[in-house]
Amino acid sequence: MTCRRGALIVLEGVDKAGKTTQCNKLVQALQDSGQTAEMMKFPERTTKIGQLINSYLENKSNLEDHTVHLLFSANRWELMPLMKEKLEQGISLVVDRYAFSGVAFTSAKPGFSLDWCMNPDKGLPKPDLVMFLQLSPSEAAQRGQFGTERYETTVFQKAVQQKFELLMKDSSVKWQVIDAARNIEDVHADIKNHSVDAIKAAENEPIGELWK
Ligand code: FDM
Repeated sequence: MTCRRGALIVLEGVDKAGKTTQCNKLVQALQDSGQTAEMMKFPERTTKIGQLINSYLENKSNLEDHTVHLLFSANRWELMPLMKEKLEQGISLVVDRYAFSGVAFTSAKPGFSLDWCMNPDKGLPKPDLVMFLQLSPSEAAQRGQFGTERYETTVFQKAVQQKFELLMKDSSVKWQVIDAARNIEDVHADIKNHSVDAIKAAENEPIGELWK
């Protein structure tokens, strides 16, 4: 290969675990150490599909549950060509939420199987590493009140956490649980070490397909 590809690194976790803070710090640290890295987040609210999702999350519109699940997935697929292009250019992508949030949040609603929820995301670029920022509901509560968006309640977040635990049993995905109850710098150091290893391991590997 003339150009080593970048790694696809995903941060997942329940609300208040510090995903966004840690994604920003990781991109900065990778760039400071001379690596090419960029951040992405899902949902990507700026596209047409993303705007529908945004309005739903802000409780400004209602969408049927299957429909919104498919929109979240479509929002990842519409970014897929750009993600692949960047990875192939050697840019590592640090992604705040991905298909795992998609499955965990919808399957926490009544009447949704994990399998049905996973189907639309099958074949997306497979992350080289998924770090799950682990934080117990009581620790999350100590970090302050939830916001006003849809899903921001303790009861729902507990159900989501259980679904993430089921997803983490799937050994076809490289999961790493990170103890997010520690201070920001310790969590960051841990995340950075795992990411540097993942970037090295991904360099000469083709991009995989998720859940296939
Ligand atoms: N969410 C996020 C889903 O329900 N499905 C998805 O596929 C994704 C990516 O949207 F409540 C939920 C999870 C969270 C909300 O919030 C997005 P943030 O604050 O933008 O991460």
